[in-house]
Amino acid sequence: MLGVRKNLMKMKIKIGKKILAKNEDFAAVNRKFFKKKNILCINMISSPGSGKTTILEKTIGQLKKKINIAVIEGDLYTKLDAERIRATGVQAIQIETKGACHLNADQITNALHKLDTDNLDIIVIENIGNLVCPSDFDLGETMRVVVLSVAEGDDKCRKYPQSFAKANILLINKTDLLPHLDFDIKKVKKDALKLNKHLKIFEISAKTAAGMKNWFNWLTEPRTPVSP
Ligand SMILES: Nc1nc2c(ncn2[C@@H]2O[C@H](COP(=O)(O)OP(=O)(O)OP(=O)(O)O)[C@@H](O)[C@H]2O)c(=O)[nH]1
Ligand SMILES: [Mg+2]
Ligand SMILES: [Zn+2]
Repeated sequence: MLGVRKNLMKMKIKIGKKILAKNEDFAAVNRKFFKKKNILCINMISSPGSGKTTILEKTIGQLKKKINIAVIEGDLYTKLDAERIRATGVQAIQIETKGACHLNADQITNALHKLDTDNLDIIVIENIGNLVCPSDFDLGETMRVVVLSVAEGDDKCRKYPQSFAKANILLINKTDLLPHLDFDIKKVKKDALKLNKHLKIFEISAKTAAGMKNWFNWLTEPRTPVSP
């Protein structure tokens, strides 16, 4: 019995490694494409409902006259988020995973074929609402942004460390709700920086626009193009 279990485990690990290796190949293709086109690609990760689409709606509303943004939306079901983004006047492609809990790099390669990428400055990929496995799947992005809303509790960095350890930016959203919650923002920042000392943290409210300027400034700051 123990032998069968061991063999099954070995098979599982082998399949897992194969899936990740295939993902790496497509991620490399995407990364090369973004470099060639000089597009900043952001992979946005969070649990469901932290405010990713709202942040994007507000960001596009503020910046679309200055820079060209497009969005690739990932959801298990529905095209709702892509419709919300299109209503702001920019391109959006919806990927419906029909139950899969993260986006793969090959889905992004396909979505890129459907976008008009000429003159684009930024592509944001809104990943599936899930703080667990999206962090294991490189999509070829330039930067990774993790969003944590204050309504989710101040223990999330410690419970889901990978998403925070692998991110470049942490957006702490819904700060307008802080007066109603026991959310120790200092503790969260300390925990997050312990996992990742290079993490840049912005406290924002997509609802009231508090702190959003810092995020906009970071998004639009000049970056040296990386040679392909
Ligand atoms: N109070 C408050 N509510 C917010 C804020 N940002 C977003 N919300 C609300 O939070 C809810 C979820 O927002 P979405 O933008 O749909 O969240 P999401 O992360 O895109 O959700 P999924 O795509 O389903 O994972 C909505 O009711 C928003 O209006 C904020 O800063 N403050
Ligand atoms: Mg959304
Ligand atoms: Zn998954």
